[in-house]
Amino acid sequence: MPDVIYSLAGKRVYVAGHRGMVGSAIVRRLESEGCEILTVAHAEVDLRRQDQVEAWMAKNRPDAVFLAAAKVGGILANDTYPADFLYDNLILEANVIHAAYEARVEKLMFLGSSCIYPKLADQPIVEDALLTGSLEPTNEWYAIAKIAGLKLCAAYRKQHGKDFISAMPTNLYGPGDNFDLASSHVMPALIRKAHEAKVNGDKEIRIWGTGTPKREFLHVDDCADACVYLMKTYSAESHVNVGSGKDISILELAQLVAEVIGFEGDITRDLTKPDGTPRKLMSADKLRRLGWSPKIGLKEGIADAYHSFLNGHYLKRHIEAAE
Ligand code: GFB
Repeated sequence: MPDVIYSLAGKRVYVAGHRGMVGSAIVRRLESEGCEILTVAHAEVDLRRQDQVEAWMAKNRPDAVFLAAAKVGGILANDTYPADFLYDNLILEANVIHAAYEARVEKLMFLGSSCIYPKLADQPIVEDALLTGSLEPTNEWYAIAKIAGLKLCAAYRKQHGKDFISAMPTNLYGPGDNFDLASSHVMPALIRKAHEAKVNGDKEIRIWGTGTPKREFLHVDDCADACVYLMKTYSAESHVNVGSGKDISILELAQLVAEVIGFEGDITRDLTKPDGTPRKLMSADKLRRLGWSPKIGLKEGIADAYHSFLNGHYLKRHIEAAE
């Protein structure tokens, strides 16, 4: 491990979005860092309200912030609610980042998404591909907000010397995911579909689109580990991809999920649903060079996500903000 340049031990660390899949994983991961973890309920602070965010930040004075709050959703939710995905994300990022600056927060990490890259970027996608081409239309609204967030961090670094950094996770899955079929991402949808088909004795499950798009997946506990690692060891304007470095077609993923869950029927396709971008495998080289690599394999990760699904984690999270 490279030198720790920012130790979290003894620090007051605010996790924005602690009830969401990513924020809750960061909270779990921080428990071994010897820091004081700060969270705030959505009922107390709506991150879309600047006065509430600034008052809370001024009163609680965190030393460090993980900005994991976001309005998130799968391909259909992104495509159906463009105003919500653009407005909610822009406003909460701006509020938290500016309030952190005003409250003299020492270090902040902003979490983005692999959809910030051009739809047809060369694969695997290196960090420098940002803003070199047009975005994927189904999620350009969310992508624009996430690009604004990472640029805000860069701007506060440039103008005010703030140590605000950005990480861009790939498609994440794991405990605390949203299993609502209309708004979820593909992994929790497939887990739920395969489970319910098995239990009901159905002969098929139906996936959206052609099944040919390829996606990269990372277990959320690996993502949280990488975020904490970068918080402690990384300080620069440029963002860092956080992924597994491997991708898989949606049809192959459906087959793997079916195998893990024990569903033996057919997999059919709903061609009325969008495919989205054909492929978005991020380059993992920069993070590897920085000394971090994932620990949870895809099959093992799916089994863990299924386990958490069975334990009742049917969380419907339209906003990963604190509640
Ligand atoms: O995970 P997903 O919703 O989002 O869909 P994106 C990935 C692929 O899986 C698409 C297919 O090709 C879907 O058509 N798919 C197959 C399904 N069956 C299903 C299903 O039952 N449910 C869902 N949801 N998909 C999101 C962005 O894009 O990725 C977000 O919209 C964010 O903004 C996120 O960036 C990480 O990978 O296409």
